[in-house]
Amino acid sequence: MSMIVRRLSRAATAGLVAAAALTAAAHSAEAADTLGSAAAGQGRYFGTAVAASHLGESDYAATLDREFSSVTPENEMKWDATEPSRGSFTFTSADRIVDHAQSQGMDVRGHTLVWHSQLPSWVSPLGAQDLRTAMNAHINGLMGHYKGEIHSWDVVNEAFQDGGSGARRSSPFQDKLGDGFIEEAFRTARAADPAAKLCYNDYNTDGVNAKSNAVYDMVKDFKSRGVPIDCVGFQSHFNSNSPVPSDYRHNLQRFADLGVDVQITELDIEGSGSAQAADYTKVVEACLAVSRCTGMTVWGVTDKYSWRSGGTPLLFDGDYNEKPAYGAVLSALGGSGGPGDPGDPGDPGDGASCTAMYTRTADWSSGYNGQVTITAGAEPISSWTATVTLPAQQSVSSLWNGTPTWSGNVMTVRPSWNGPLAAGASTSFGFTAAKNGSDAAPTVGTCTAS
Ligand code: 9MR
Repeated sequence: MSMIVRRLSRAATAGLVAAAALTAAAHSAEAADTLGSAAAGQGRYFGTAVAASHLGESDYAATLDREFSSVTPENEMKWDATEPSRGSFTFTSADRIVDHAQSQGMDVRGHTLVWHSQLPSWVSPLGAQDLRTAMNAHINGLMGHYKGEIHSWDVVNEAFQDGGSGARRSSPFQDKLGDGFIEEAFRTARAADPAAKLCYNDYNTDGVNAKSNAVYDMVKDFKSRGVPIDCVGFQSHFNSNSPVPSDYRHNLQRFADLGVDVQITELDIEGSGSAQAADYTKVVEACLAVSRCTGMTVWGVTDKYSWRSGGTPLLFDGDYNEKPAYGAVLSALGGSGGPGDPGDPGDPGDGASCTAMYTRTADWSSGYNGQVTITAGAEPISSWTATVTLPAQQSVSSLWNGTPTWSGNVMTVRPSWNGPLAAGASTSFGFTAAKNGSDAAPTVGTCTAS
């Protein structure tokens, strides 16, 4: 099937599944806090790496669907998986993940376009000019297929060496094309999908060190010369040999100060119990302290499928039980059990709750008006937060009676003047959206009250 036909059919499918998601979301409007909804309350996404092969396991899918607002295919978008022979793209497994995510109203991170690892064997022997052509064709093939459907792409992954030198890592791209391959990849990526945030992603760059300094210098240079880069991903694979650095937050902030977003892209922390929970808290608090830290992704749903399963580094154990680290993350995100949260015993405002209901109040060929009605539960509330996830193509041109913040296509709306509500009373906010080819309804998530 040609690329263009496949692209059209991806967009059509996305519209259908987004409409289905609205029904599912209506039921969860009063659900208890989850990682995704708590993070949305902070204007962030909370994601996980996902393997297509596990989606058929009901506990895996249930935990994924309940807790997370963004997914990263763990291996399915890599070069060896998507272009195993030159010019012949296969998207079956990656499409499964993207379709699943969209059916649940989740965003998708793209991982990864240009990386020295998981390269099919035909790439390395190419001569310089041929390699350049192949690299650009690969970027165009992936980004074209998923155009408008990926909130952030890891355009280049792990291009710097470990250790003290701050040098570039040897790879077919580096060795044949020189430093300029990274810039070229970003320029090609911008043209391929102008709506996607373009990230550089790496590990052992989480604190200030020679490697992160080298990445910092590259980003600074890109910004000064207008090379298109929007974000830096910090993988954040931690264990006792590589603990959460004490200057983690400072490091995130210095990158943000260059004018890029920062994202925590592959978080896992080996350990267990309260020590692991405390480390997770440090990471979440660091992200929340940096306004341009737009979201966090853990590198898997459950310990049993982690690439470091022996180190039990994730938030759910092998039976999908919440670990202490889960509670710590939820609490740090301001979810149930956190200080000041409606669920926190003894807090004023205990029992505060609200529901959010969406209706389309006007409709025309290129756009529509949506209205979300917020209704307080059995107790008066002083404020509320509601999330609205728009189909990827759509954009909002104006919003009234509320204050929006954006993360990808997730709009988190707080009151402008209309926070306090008597028990059972309602208010509403409205918005105008451009359809841009998708007539699907947005998904309204959990309403949080205080
Ligand atoms: O988790 C991924 C694992 O399943 C693969 O076997 C491995 C192969 O290289 O890649 C793992 O994911 C890596 C990610 O793509 C880039 N950063 C490091 C991750 C952990 O190795």
